[in-house]
Amino acid sequence: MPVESLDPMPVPENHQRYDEFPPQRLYEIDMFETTHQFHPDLPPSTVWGFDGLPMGPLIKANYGEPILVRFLNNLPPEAPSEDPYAFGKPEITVHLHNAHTATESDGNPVNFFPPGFSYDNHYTMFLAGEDAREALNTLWYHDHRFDFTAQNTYKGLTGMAFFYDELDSGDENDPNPDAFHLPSGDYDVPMQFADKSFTDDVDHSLFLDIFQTDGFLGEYDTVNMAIQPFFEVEPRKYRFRWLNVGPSRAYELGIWNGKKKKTEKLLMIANDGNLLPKTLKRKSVHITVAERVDVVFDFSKYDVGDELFLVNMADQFSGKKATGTTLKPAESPQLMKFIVKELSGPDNSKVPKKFRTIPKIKESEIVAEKTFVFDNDNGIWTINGLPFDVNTVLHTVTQGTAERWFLENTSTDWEHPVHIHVEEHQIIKRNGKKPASHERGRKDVTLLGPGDSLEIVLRFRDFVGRYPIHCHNTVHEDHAMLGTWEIVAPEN
Ligand SMILES: [Cu+2]
Repeated sequence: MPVESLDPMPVPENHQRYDEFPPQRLYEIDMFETTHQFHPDLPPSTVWGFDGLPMGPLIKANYGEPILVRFLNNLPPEAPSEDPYAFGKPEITVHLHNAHTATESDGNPVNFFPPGFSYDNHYTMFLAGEDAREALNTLWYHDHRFDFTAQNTYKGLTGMAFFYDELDSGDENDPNPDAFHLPSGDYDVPMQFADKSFTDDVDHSLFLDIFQTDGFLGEYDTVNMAIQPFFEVEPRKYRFRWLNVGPSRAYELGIWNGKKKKTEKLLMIANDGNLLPKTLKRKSVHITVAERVDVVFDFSKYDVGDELFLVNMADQFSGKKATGTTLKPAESPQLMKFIVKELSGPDNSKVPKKFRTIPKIKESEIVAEKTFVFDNDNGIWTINGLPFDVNTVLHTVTQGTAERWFLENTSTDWEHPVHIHVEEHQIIKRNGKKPASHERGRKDVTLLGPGDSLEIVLRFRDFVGRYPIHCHNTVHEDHAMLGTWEIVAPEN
């Protein structure tokens, strides 16, 4: 929550570019253990939450207004347990996923802090490369402690963040004629998807099979940490910000009217929180772990009392990968129900056909190439043959340059949603071909499917330091498909 001041005050010397972007707003977010009912008919379960909330407070920030968030770790100290399946490590490092952030504020996996301590993340809120086309809009934050990210995020340490800029201003009535006027306020809705399992005991504890390193699929789907919720919607346009929290499940999401063979039409407007070059019409959207997809759905053609269902049509029975088969809506799990109610006022929102153009990276900017191979070595997930090691740097790049990277998956047995921190990448080729239209925007998580080979380009601009590249199937990440690369300042 916002605070007037912090005691002690933040230390400017701890942060890159603090003097250029002094925080205009201060926040404190407390992490603690609490209980949460995933369904009214179920007993409460123990969870960990930012501000004690099982889906974290929604952070709203504006470009041009730097903020500083002090994260307080008030989780219970680690205690020995007789339960071999006890999970959760109360040593936390908070990553604001896809924010353009200095390494010391990026939730680096090694910068964790124990109960009783706090840590300041400084978010400069300037556009990458000071380029308006680089605006980010739908982000999320989560624990990133190495070896324990799956456990700690599964326990509840996730939340969402919306960034606003002049065009995506969060106001459908914005007097600025150039603004996008997307559905806003109550009609701009964050949705986190996470699958959970529970024990049968009276505690109804969250259950995670920590000995299963292929990945983990929960028995129950949750939307914003609720099992089978319903949502009363008005007959008008809504912006849904869909986030796959993981740990390992893929989603193929559609909205179904309960009768037709196919799902209804969606307008896909953003991928990985980035408004696309143009709006895409879709019957469903695929969302791999950590990916975000923003869609606009128009309920105006439905009558009061009509019911629609959010369905997951991705077929999956192993944490290693989805099968690739898309189920029929009638056979798909229903994640939540929409019930149409009366309209409360005019819908002034719009959906532009075009949003932001791509800040293309020229061939002449590219100074080097690097290949990252994602593999499995006797049950250990590796990058370039190595499991995560605190002291190993896989690759070093020079600030102010751009590079071409190749991401390779050598196996046909598993898939990896690969996440690269700090700078977004653009997919040039997927398996030698131009990527699909929804992948032609700016990306921070790219699905590396079975046997896939990807060519991507990215720049290194505003900060120096060490950053991760990793699989965001958090079970793979923890065992130990996580690597470090480093941006260094140029030698004059
Ligand atoms: Cu993976």
